[in-house]
Amino acid sequence: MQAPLRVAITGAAGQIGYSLVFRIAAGEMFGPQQPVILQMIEIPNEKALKALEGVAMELDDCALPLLKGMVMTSDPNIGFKDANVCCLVGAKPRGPGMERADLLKDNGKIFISQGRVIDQVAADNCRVVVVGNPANTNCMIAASQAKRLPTERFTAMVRLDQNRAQAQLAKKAGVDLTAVSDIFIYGNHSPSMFPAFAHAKISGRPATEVIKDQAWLQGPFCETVGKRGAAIIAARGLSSAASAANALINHVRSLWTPGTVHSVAVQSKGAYGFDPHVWAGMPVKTTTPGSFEPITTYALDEFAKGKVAATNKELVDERAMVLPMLTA
Ligand code: NAX
Repeated sequence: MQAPLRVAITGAAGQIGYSLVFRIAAGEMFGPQQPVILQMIEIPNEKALKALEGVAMELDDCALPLLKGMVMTSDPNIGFKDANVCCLVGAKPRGPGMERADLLKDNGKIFISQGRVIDQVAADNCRVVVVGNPANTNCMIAASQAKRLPTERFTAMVRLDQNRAQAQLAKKAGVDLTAVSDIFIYGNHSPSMFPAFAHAKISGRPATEVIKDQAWLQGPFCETVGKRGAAIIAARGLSSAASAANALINHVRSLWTPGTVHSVAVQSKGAYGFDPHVWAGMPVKTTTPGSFEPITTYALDEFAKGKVAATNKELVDERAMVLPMLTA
């Protein structure tokens, strides 16, 4: 048996946390040979910590052989200590009447502080994945605090959007989900994101040859994927949780599987015309477990360029709103 990986999870008692921790402990994130220690972090609030205790009791009751230990804490210095992977799921939700700028700033404070602590106490090989919204900008904020860990170690999740796009293409083409490949997400995890259908394949053929309805691809397809989160809230009364946890498992599993090409929000460094300082979704290829190279060679047509410019603008605006906090 290999040495256990330490996986820190913020917001572990939340909706996504409750769909996530059992699957990690069952081996779905790192495979059936890899033991794990779960380091579950919640806010210092009696109700949240009590709920976390309940999650830990249920984890015990699953008798999962790969689960070699648990830490439950509201102290990030303890929760992130020696962590090999940090899943930053917890974030402040947008309250009624709250301005977007205030949401960005409130989350900015959380991610500045978590980025600093992770940089100080996590393992040398630590990888950080941000799910808490606004995920791309929160990731940029956390990475801005890192002095020891390289910024490439910080990624944000756009995999849920990739999965949503794959499912929509399969439905429209009337094929099995597994027939759809090479569908990648560019930009922000928000309705402005761009699912780049022109590069997608269905049964090995260009998706645009199989689905000839260009108006559907440019209109309802992009809109359905971009606004899927809101549609789920409208239907369920709660935001996506099981599918978000599933996407996080996919994100990390793909990042641990060399050769996999998948959508990840990474520091753009100027690829595809994104501002070099924002974290933008794009296709990456996993090189070694936990490491990747962005794929920057896909050609964008005029429609794609317009979509990328719009999502880039949103990311640049978000960054501008929090920039004073980063340099303070
Ligand atoms: P919940 O409100 O159910 O749970 C969040 C949990 O995080 C709570 O238990 C809360 O106490 C905890 N928390 C808040 N701040 C924390 C902090 N500073 N340290 C530790 N714990 C903290 O939300 P949930 O539905 O689980 O969603 C979590 C986040 O994921 C939200 O920001 C949400 O917007 C975001 N999402 C991101 C997605 C993505 O694809 N990137 C999709 C799903 C989801 O909407």
